[in-house]
Amino acid sequence: MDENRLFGVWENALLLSLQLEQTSQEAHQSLEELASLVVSLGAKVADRIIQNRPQIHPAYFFGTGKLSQIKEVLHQKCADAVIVDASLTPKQTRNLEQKWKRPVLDRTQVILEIFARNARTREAKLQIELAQAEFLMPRLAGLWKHLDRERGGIGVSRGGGEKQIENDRQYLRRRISKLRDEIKRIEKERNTQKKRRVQCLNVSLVGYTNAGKSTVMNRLTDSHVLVENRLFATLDSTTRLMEEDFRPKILLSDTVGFIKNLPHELVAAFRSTLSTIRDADLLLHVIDASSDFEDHIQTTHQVLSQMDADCIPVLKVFNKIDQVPLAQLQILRKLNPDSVFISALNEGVEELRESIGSFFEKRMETMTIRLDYQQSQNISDIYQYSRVDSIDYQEEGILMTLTSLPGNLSRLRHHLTPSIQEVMS
Ligand SMILES: Nc1nc2c(ncn2[C@@H]2O[C@H](COP(=O)(O)OP(=O)(O)OP(=O)(O)O)[C@@H](O)[C@H]2O)c(=O)[nH]1
Ligand SMILES: [Mg+2]
Repeated sequence: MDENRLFGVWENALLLSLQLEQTSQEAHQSLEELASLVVSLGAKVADRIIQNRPQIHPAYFFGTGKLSQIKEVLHQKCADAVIVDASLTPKQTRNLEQKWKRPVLDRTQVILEIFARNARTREAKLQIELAQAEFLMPRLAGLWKHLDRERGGIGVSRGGGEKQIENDRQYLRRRISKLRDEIKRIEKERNTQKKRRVQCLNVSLVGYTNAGKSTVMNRLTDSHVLVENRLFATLDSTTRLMEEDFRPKILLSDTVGFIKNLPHELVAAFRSTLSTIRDADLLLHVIDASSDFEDHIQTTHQVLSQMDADCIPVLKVFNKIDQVPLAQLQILRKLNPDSVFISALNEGVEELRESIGSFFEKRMETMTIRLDYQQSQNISDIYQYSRVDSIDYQEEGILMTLTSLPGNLSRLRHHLTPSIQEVMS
């Protein structure tokens, strides 16, 4: 499974953080999450160090006085890599690696590694490779030295010095453009499926990684998508029929979770996977109620706004309530009267299903149309786009009363003009 590992193999990492404007609690929480990321990669955490300093050192990120102390800890704890809970410049990474004689990775690299490991489908693999290539581009000068070429990585060529870097750069440029083309091709296929989905009501699960989105997906659609207690188990989008009897049909999609400081290369590369979110009529924001979720909620809002999906209606779903003390749960319910509280493993799933149904019921509108008999082959389309409340075969045409979301009704009008006539009721 290591063929996708780009930054060399390490097993015991020292985690470092620079506490700048954050509170000590924020720095600790973030480092805790970095530790979960490292564990998700199958590595161990040797130790954690937080330096409190008013500003970043431009060349070494940390204060220079701290560097030798860190080196000592590296020896004592037999750590074979250093992971910094921040984004480092290529120059800072290079300088720190020279000082400590260990690979130095930042948070972005760790997330890229996890994505590379967990990618299963061809599309996810291409997207992660694109994100890696874009991340590598400005860092070639420092990276080619310790890239594990035997393992292939993304296939950087052999050689030495400046010429080597220029070769690699050219290779990456070509590779990036090829990857973009291939992803576009897959995106086109996806668009064909999307056309079919447009007639349905689309609900998409969003939220922080490990909140329980895939578990909710499985419960609501009786499917078997991968559920695991680790970060970024899901990297692909899966869409399943949720409500067979509801008209229009309701589809539910599960997709990649979010995390604080999600690398922008990833958001860009996963544009097509994330499009299921952008196209949704309703987002189910799954929140792990047993975690420090305020930060997670904020991150989810940020990513949604980054994706221009912040205008889609959201239903908050507090999950894992089996892990929340009763008193705390009561407060949470009071503070969030419009949210749904569930334990995807045990309880509340039916209530969630009803909330989704009533969300759509409330927003649906009704229109009455008259359809020419010559166009009666369109009736099956009408049944796809809407719920048919009544149908009356009259002399002048077929009189139908339809209920659906306003967007669906206008798509239907557009689709059937001029063969339908709207009748004022
Ligand atoms: N106790 C408890 N655990 C839950 C509940 N729902 C999900 N889990 C567990 O939480 C872990 C993560 O669940 P997933 O459904 O994979 O979470 P996800 O949001 O899809 O995660 P990613 O795809 O990695 O972003 C798994 O171990 C689930 O069994 C719940 O209601 N209660
Ligand atoms: Mg998942």
